[in-house]
Amino acid sequence: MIDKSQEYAYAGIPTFFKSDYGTVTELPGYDIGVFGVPTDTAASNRIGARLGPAAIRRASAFYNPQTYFKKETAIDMYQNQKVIDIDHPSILDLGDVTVYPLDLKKTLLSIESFMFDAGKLAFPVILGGDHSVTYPLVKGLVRGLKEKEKTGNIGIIHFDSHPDIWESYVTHEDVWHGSPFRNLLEDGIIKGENLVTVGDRSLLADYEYEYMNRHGVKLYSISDVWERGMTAVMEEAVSYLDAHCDGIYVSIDIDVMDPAYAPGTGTPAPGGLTPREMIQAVNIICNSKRLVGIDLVEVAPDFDPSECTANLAAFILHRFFILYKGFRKG
Ligand SMILES: [Mn+2]
Repeated sequence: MIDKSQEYAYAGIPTFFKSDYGTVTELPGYDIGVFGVPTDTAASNRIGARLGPAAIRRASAFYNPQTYFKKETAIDMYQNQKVIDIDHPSILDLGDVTVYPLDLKKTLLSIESFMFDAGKLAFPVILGGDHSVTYPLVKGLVRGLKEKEKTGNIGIIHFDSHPDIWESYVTHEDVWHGSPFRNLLEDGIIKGENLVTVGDRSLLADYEYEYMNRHGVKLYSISDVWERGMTAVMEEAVSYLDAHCDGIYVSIDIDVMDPAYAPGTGTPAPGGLTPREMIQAVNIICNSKRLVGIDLVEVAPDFDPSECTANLAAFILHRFFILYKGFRKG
């Protein structure tokens, strides 16, 4: 066996954070199960997110806990020298879900069934893929949690430059990457009041805005973040979901970031979050004890030769891994 502590980030086989690689049946005993969903056929503009999982895995190698930081305590310079206990969760990389580029419905079923199995056995972390994947992911997760724990009242914190509650776009109908949260609401899988959307800066038609209001969706636009600050916004959102939901799922569309920091995405929108604001958001979310899953979608590496988008994606997930204390089961 290769000693991974002797292996540089650029060497070896790029599993997620250089973790073990295995099948769903091997998940029990691990804290986190990671899998990719390499699909982008539901994107409305530039494709390329099918290459996201591979790019994030490659970038995540640098944060391999066996080389990046081995000690148990650290000064987290992002949080004013607060000392944290480094307690890296154990991760199993499950590879990528089977997708069918010419058959979206079949792809959705494949994703849902994979999540149904994996989400019951360990904390699921998913690398997208375009944002349509969040619909079958949450559907499969909620179905699995209901079977396992008889409860599936899940709230979602959704980071995005777009609300993704659109009905249709040009010839895209029903299920595409601009509709996953509408799909989840329409199917009754989540309640509108338990959906928090952060970072929106697109133009919303009146009827779409009305749709969100009618369902009670909590919308924090980019101007809300600018006026109130990310920490205040997140404290309000997380304390609401903590009080009203059994679990909190986090869905991060990398296009919530300003394109200066994350140009590798299909539909970049100027005026987005800075890494500092995302770090603040993750800090607050990790105070919750109710996280049940995280997806990070829409990384399209071919638009970013600097690889800073994939690196930022890996960095954000690494922040969750070192700050959130709820991964470990025992
Ligand atoms: Mn999105």
